[in-house]
Amino acid sequence: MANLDFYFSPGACSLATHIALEETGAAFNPKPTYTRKGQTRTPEYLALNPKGKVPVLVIDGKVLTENTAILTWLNRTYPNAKLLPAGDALKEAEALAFVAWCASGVHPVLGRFFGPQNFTDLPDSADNVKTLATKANAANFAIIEKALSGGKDWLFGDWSVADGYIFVFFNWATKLGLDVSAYPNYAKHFERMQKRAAVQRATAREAEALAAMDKAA
Ligand SMILES: N[C@@H](CCC(=O)N[C@@H](CS)C(=O)NCC(=O)O)C(=O)O
Repeated sequence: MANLDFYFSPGACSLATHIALEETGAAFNPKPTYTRKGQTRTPEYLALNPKGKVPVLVIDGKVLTENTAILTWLNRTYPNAKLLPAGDALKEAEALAFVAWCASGVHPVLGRFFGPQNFTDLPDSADNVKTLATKANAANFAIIEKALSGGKDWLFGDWSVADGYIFVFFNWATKLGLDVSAYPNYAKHFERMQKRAAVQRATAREAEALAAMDKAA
């Protein structure tokens, strides 16, 4: 059994990995690291991950970053958890393509809402960044909505880490107050996800970590 240290920030994209870890049933050491408190930018953290980001999974002392890579490692290491479609290389690759798009396509667009100042330094232009991000996000959410059409419970037949990843984005969209009324399949998927035991364990741990950090502030 590998020793696993898991660095996450409550509510951040690391929740996709957090859910997957819970789905494996593997024991791990949670290391809450709050991005908004600059805890991913300390010299100690940057020594661990020079990108200054969560998630990080330290596996027997070896550092692995990036949701896509960590999810792939978890799938290989805990095959019984069936984190990606098994027994069909193409189906597995399709699910991985979806995961890669979550990281490279969906996440960066939503990231513009959290830090519009990183995308423009023109005066009074933050709202323009958000307006453009709203449009780009709607196009991404429409793709997810279509992928969930036809009465599907999950994106790729059985539950996969792609489902865990899109859960993070719907959560962000509702917290940001974005209009999600055009995505009924996605909304139902979000409700379905909330009923999964692994999701409940991960979100409860993140809520506890957030409360502890707020208390310490
Ligand atoms: N491509 C990375 C993105 C990681 C990322 O952007 N994480 C954000 C949280 S959602 C972060 O740690 N931000 C802290 C910062 O930039 O200071 C992945 O998928 O793991």
